[in-house]
Order: sequence, then C-alpha cells, then structure tokens
Amino acid sequence: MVFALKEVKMFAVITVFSLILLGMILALYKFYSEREYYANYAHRLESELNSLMLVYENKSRELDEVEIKLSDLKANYTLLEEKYSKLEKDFSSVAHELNRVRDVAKSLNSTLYNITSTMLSYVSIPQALPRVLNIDEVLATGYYVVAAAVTPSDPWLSYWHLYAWVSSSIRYARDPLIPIPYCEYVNESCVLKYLFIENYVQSPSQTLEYWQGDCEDTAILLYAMIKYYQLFINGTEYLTWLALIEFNDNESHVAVFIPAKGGLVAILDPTGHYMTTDEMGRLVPQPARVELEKYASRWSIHGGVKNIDLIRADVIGKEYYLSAEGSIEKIAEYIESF
Ligand SMILES: [Ca+2]
Repeated sequence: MVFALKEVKMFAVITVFSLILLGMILALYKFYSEREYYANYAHRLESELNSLMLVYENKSRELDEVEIKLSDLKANYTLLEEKYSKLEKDFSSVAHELNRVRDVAKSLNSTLYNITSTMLSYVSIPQALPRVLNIDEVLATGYYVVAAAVTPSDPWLSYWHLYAWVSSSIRYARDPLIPIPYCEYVNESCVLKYLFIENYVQSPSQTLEYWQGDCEDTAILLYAMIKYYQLFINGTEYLTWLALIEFNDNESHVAVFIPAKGGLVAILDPTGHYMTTDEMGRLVPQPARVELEKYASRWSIHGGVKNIDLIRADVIGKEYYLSAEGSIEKIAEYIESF
C-alpha cells in the first residue's frame, strides 16, 4: 500500500510537470506566432511610411515650384502695376495735350472765321457796307463834292454835276482776284482752301486815292458824294438807294437810284454811262416803270435784268436796310407806291 501511494505521488508530480511543460510549449508557440504577425505588420507599416514619404517629397517639390511661380507672378504684378501707373500718367498728359490742341484748333477756326469775314467785307457788298459807307467815308468826299460845282438849292442839278464829275474823274479798272480762305473738312480736319473772287469793294476814300475802280466802286463813291451834298450842303437827306443789279447771265452791276414823288425815279450809273434825263438832257426823274425798262434795255447784252436789291444806307448810324428786292416789275411797283 505504501508503494501505491508513492506511485500516485510520482504520477501527480509527473502530471503537474507535464502540464507545466505543455503550458510553456503553448506559450512559446503563441509568442512565436504573434512575433511573426507583428513583424509582418511592422513591415507593411514601414512600406506605407516609405510611400507616404515619397508622396510628401513630391508634394514638397511641387509646393516649392508653386512658391517660385507665385513669387514670379508677384514680381510681374508689381512691374505691371508700375507700367499701369506710368501709362495712366502718360494718358493724362496726352489727354491734357489733346485738350490744348483742341483749344488751339478752336482758336484757329475762330481766327480763320474772322479772316474770312474780313475778306468777305472786301469782296461782297452787303458785308462791305459798314466799311465803305459811313460818315467818315462821306466826309472824305467833301472836298471833291465842292469841286464838282454843286448848287446848294438845286439837288437834281447837283446830282448831275456829281455824276459828271465821277464819270470824268474815275477811270474804269477791273478788280483783282481776292483769295477767300475757308475750311474744307476731311475726316473732321480742316483743309485750308481758297476761293478766288474777282471783286474788291473799294471805299470812297480808296477810289479817290487810286482814281480808278469798277462799277460798284464808282457807284459807292457817287452815293457817298450825294450823301455829303444832302447832309452838309443842301441840308436835307433824301431817300437814295444803292441798287445791286443782277442780270440774266448772272453778271452783276451797281448803280444809284433816287426816287421822287409821283412814282418817279432817277438812275445814275457812271460806269454804265447811263443817267435818267429829259429830252433836254437834264437830270429829271422819270416814271419808274418806263425808266426801269429803258435802263434794262441798256443792258440787253446781259439778257436783261433778273433782280434788283435797293439798299438804303444810314451813314451816320451805320445801319443798312434792304428797302425792296425783285424783278423790274416789283421794283417799279414799289417806287410807284411812294
Ligand atoms: Ca471793285
């Protein structure tokens, strides 16, 4: 029985020992298994870390490149800002210069307009009237009015003497060509051109200085002398017209017309060698219609008279009035209405 107990103890010890050994073997197995798993895991993590490092390096490089580009763009932007600022200053300066040039052009246009107006006052009778028929010009004829042997109390005889004096003293001379400047606009720019007009309206004092002139010059001189006679010798100012005559062939002529009561008119035309007379050759006003037709037939070489403007000059007030205009018929009707 003792033997049996011994054996049981031995068995128990062996069993415990075996169990411990088995536990150790199992623990060892588990240790090795897990170590391999974690080694693999660590390897995978390392591989992922490497990939991420690669991505990081690429992105870092790209970031560097973007930063360089951004820096270039900033530099360009600064440069462009400077250029823009300079261009703005240049634009402002050019705009200022353009305004100055426009002002100069406006001033030149105004100057040209004044020159053209002045030149027109030398070639066109309506514009020339203030210059050629004023009180100073009338006074300038005084010496010659007296020299023409006028009679203070007899206006018609005095007009005859004045007509005779002008006809015999003033030599006929054609007018020179006068250039009239004007703008011809091409693309809104003024191209200076000249219109040449064969006409120069002389003042009475000029005609008396040159002793020559054409029809308007002698008619204007005669008109001024008649005004001098009326104002300063006879003492009564009578209605007197400067007659601007247009013929049917578009030529023009100037004479002096003096109306009288009863629808009468006297025509004094030194250049046309025409004066209204009675059968005795005296200056006597005649019925307007008959006299105008007779005068028109004097100019049949020009196809007759198309139009007459009757202009009355107030030489003291420098005012000029168009009393009547139209055909011989209309002018006759107008004079007959007096
Ligand atoms: Ca002339």
